Amino acid sequence: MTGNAAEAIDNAVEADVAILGLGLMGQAIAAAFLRAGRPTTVWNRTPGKAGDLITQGARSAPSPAAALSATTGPVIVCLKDHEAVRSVLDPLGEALSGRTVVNLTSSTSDQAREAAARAGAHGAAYLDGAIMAVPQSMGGPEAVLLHSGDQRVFDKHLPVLRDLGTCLHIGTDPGLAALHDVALLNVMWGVLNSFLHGAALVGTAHVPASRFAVLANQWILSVTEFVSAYAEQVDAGTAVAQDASLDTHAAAMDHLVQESEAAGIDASLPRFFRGLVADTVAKGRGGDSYAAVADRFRAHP
Ligand code: FVH
Repeated sequence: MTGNAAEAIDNAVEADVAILGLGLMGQAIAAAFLRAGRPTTVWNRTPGKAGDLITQGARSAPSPAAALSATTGPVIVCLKDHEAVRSVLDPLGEALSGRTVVNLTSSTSDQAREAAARAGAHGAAYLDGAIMAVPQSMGGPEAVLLHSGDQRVFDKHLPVLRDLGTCLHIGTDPGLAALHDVALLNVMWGVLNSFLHGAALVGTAHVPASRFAVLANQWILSVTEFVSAYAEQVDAGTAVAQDASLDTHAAAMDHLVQESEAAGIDASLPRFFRGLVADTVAKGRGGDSYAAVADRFRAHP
């Protein structure tokens, strides 16, 4: 970290914010800060997106540099992707010196580390962030933001950041928030795709998706207990079948594939699940718990 970046950490907590990017999420972020009574200066590449925010008390800046000049607090960045972040921050150069960049743009972990290094080269402190929320929930406690980077930077700006929701610091490696982001989205997509497949399946018996959803949500609660139990086994490097063996899972997956095919529903998702289990069973682990599939992911063929 450069001297200027360290200075940025030591300064007193600032009360205002600059927001670069007024897409759906950037606007929600700005609105949450304004609701919290925080002086907020906004900029967006395409003019005209600040109208409602100005009505709510935001100041609009004609350029990223002007947004930085008008503020002393953290620079919140919420743009489309890593390339957009580079194209906006790099030209700012020395204007970033002594400031803190809080980058809430989705990226890979390597891109987040690169963004941290580039900000550091300009003398800025850097905090990465992954927003595990939709724009509508920003500002409420249900909006969870995962932050990674220097703990002191997080601690210093937490009084500002908590205007946006529940902010958690998950580690000093700036790439950790992005890594958790994709891993958590993976969980979401797994659940959503399985639900939609299941809804299509029961839909062939004229069961509405909304009725199936009631049972699915109840079942998801039980699955959270499986997740916790198998996580302990994964961490311990064990896979003792205390509830059901992989052989039992494999037989049930056969039923799902057969039902899907018989109903004319795309069976590629359950076939993929069955393939993961079959590969693990083929390694002589049919008597193990579902946690054994973790090894299939770690050492894929
Ligand atoms: N929306 C959501 O629910 C998710 C929740 C989880 C986190 N994501 C991430 O947040 C980033 C922004 O998402 P967004 O929903 O605000 O996205 P858009 O509405 O499409 O707005 C994109 C903004 O980025 C600006 N932009 C794009 N390219 C450039 C560029 N080269 N230079 C400067 N600005 C750029 C764009 O500007 P404009 O098109 O209006 O001029 C918008 O302000 C994203 O990483 C999500 O993954 C949101």
